[in-house]
Amino acid sequence: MKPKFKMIQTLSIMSAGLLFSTGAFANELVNGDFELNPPTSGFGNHIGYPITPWVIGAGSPTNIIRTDQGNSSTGQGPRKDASGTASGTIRHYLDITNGGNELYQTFKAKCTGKAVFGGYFSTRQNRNATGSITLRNGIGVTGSIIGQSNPVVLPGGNSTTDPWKFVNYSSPVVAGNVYSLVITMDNNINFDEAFVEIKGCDGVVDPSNPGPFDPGPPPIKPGDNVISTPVYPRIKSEPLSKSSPMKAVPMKRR
Ligand SMILES: [Ca+2]
Repeated sequence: MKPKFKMIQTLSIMSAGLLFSTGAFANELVNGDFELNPPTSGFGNHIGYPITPWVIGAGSPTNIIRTDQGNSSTGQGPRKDASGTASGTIRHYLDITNGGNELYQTFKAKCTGKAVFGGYFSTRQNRNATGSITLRNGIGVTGSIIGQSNPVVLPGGNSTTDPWKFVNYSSPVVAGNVYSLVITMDNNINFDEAFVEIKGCDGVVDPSNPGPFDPGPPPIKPGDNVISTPVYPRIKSEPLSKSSPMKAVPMKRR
């Protein structure tokens, strides 16, 4: 068992190194970038557009901004989303229409560790903008705060061209508990590229996502159609037949 364990350990280190070097990680959120089922035509405002599986609060409606990363006008906010993808690419971000609101998305911690969470914010209409990003217990916007609430305050500038502001924070999480990442947005702020990454789960295998390691073939059960290696019969020694030409020849006397 020891060599096998060592091999898995080596693969884990290689895999972690690859993830680290590519910047890829397991985002606990779905549609954090607002690129899942986005609007398919027109640039700028798409008021009331759904942001599933995000849940939007009782405030003003969503507004999904459709961009082509710098070429077409998008109204009062940035002409690019926060992804940094090339000019001409179709991308999207979230605004709230004529007012403020809050939204959340829920996840379950697969181990006890630290949830690192964040995203990108930007301004509209060249005005100061305020939002926040907070991890809360349970499902919804009213659970107790884990760690602290994190306000995001952006000075007014040139909303069309100012860079997106990246923020990230961390809070402790406990295996199996459910949490909500809650975003609040005023009328002058945009949001994009949300993420939650749980750190400290090294060596914890999520059964729904066992990772790149080949667990090998399943155990053989009765009734399985198994192709086995042929076994050759042992060769038995046969007694000499009675018609054997070998006969005792008496010795001649001299
Ligand atoms: Ca986006």
